[in-house]
Amino acid sequence: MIDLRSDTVTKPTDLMRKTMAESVVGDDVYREDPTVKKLEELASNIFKKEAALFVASGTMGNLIALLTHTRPGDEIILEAESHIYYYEVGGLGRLGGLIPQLIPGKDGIFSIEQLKKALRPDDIHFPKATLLCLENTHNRAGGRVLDQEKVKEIVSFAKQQGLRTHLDGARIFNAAVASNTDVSTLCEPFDSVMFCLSKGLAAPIGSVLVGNQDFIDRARKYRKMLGGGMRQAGVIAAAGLVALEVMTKRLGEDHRNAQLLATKLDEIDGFQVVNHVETNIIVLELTNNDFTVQDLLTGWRQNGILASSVSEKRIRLVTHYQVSDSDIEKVIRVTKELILQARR
Ligand code: TLP
Repeated sequence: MIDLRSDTVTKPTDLMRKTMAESVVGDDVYREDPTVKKLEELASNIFKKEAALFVASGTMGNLIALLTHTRPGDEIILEAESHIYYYEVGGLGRLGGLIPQLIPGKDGIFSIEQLKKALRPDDIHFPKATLLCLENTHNRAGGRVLDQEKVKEIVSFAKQQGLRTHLDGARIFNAAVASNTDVSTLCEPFDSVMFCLSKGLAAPIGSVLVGNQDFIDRARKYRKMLGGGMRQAGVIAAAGLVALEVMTKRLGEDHRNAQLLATKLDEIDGFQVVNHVETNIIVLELTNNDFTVQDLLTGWRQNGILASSVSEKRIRLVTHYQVSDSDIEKVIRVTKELILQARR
């Protein structure tokens, strides 16, 4: 199968499996797991933040950040298509008691003027806005890398207004590679950052939350509350070490494959790549009536290719380390054959 549904489908590498098998473990709730500690130390060094916390998933990491930074009844500011709002099961409302204020962005980010308008004055009628969240790369904007100048401007304004700031950096290493900038520089403005080990970096499980020591100490308690206090978690943290030390270095290949696939798909009559492909995500729109999105997905599936729809006319394809150049060629070949069949 050529699985382009997401980079979350990546399987652990041989080195990960070996490192996992050999990992030294302890009870991490007692803070006695040396491999988890090593991963957290490595993460805080790479991100140049005081401390780090290993968590089960990106969704859990974001939720813990929300709970740690806010109180129930607070307002949080999010880009309208952000993952935290769109795909995290409404945890911000159900579990955080938070009121989202959504600002529609362009290329994954809104402007400072939009933020200024959104932030309401201190008034007895309004909830208090206490947290601003951004997302880099921005998933629903098609893996866009945020404009760092805008990020700095927005975050600095939010801080002046007394808000705390969190980055959903699930794919921050993709952003770093595409913009040729260190993750620590991209994350410098934020109070906290969540990044994922289990997407393009191929670890089977796990994300990490980074921030200052006080934030992480409080976050650790919320992780326990949510049932995320894991015991011999070093077995999975070991894969995370390989993810950070080895897999971050090869993401450029995924970006090149995405470029190649996007260019070839865009050349096909009736197909239009609608995002600016900077990282590993392609958003393809079907612009004529040869077939519906469902027909194409079914045709691909029958030929061993998986992708997913993001709307009635659009499909998302994501490249990752288990997608090779020859896989890309196969996708193009099969697609052209399917079109010929549909037009017959
Ligand atoms: N994204 C998944 C799906 O949930 C849509 C995907 O296939 O892209 N932040 C961002 C920006 C994400 O893209 C994701 C996962 C998460 C957070 C959540 O991570 P997990 O899946 O580990 O909870």
